[in-house]
Amino acid sequence: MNDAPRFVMIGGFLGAGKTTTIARLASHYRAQGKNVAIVTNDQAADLVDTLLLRAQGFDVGEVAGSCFCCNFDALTGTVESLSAEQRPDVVLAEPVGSCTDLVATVIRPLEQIYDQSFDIAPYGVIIKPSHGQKILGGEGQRGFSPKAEYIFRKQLEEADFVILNRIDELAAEDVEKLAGLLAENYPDTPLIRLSAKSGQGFEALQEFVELQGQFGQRVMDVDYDVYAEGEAELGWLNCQAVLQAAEAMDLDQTLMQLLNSLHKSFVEQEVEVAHLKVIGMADGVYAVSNLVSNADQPVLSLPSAWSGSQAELVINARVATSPEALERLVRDTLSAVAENTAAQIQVRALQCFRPGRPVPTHRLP
Ligand SMILES: Nc1nc2c(ncn2[C@@H]2O[C@H](COP(=O)(O)OP(=O)(O)O)[C@@H](O)[C@H]2O)c(=O)[nH]1
Ligand SMILES: [Mg+2]
Repeated sequence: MNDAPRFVMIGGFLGAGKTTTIARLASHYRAQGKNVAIVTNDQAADLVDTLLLRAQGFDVGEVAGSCFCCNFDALTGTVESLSAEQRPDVVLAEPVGSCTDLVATVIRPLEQIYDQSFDIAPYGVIIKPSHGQKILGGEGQRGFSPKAEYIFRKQLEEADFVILNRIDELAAEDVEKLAGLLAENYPDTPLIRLSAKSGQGFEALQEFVELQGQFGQRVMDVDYDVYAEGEAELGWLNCQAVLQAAEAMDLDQTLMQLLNSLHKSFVEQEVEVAHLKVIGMADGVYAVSNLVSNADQPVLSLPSAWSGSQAELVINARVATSPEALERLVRDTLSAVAENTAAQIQVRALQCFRPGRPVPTHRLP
């Protein structure tokens, strides 16, 4: 690595495993004594990813309210603010999971316009096996519209390397089947097989991230109408709430009750979830649960083993339905869970919308 901070951006669709991978990379660099900064990104404030990464002691800046590509100056400003006290050796960046064209709108502008030079790492894009099977393997389109599929394919097309994640859940032959599909579709793109969760394959990822050379060169044609319509198919909800009970409640259990109820509502109303994540926070401890598709089950990704009478919740949901329907569904489910658990849930802030048309600050084809 040279003196300029290494800029490592890890892309991929909603729920692919970006935050989990970035946390693992950050721990790895921290263990090497390096100074690590992380930048998260979302269309609105109250990000579960930011809270989760901060809970692990990382220095996290957040670009909220717009994606990196459409608010390039907020990205560079956030990196500068993280550098104010101590210059990072590595900047890890997680773009919004429904964004693409990031080489032309983020990586190249960083290289060519931004005056503080970065040492740009190869751009890795993570793929979740079930998405790969559905889209590349043609296993039915359930939950994926043609426009969402367009975004998914574009994300892979611009990658310097692809990371096939969640191999802990796959048989070796299924990993190879998917690797074959990826090689067919993206013959010039190297593939890494990873479990961001268990760490299997992490060494290969780390070696890739450290490669030196010219990266972020795969600029592509993008139809911004299709891209915008694909993004706008999702309702986006970020919510902050306080959970209060007369008697001690088990935070992990309450979180899972909430996720299970939301999952049930999504299935009943036939609206496909792209990613639902909830963090519960109390007395400096954290519990996180995730749901990454209707076909999956909610998982408690970070147990807190905490019980008590008051906790804060942050909910992020990206669901293929209208913002109005999503807000109603979440509010109704929160009320039902409160009733069943004899707790009170008070919503403190709630934003629900469709992402607007992406209008990049810079686009350098
Ligand atoms: N089994 C398994 N689960 C994973 C793996 N990587 C991520 N996950 C889970 O997938 C969910 C979404 O991961 P996250 O990193 O938040 O995805 P992001 O939306 O791309 O940032 C979480 O519940 C993670 O714990 C993996 O390698 N194996
Ligand atoms: Mg994330």
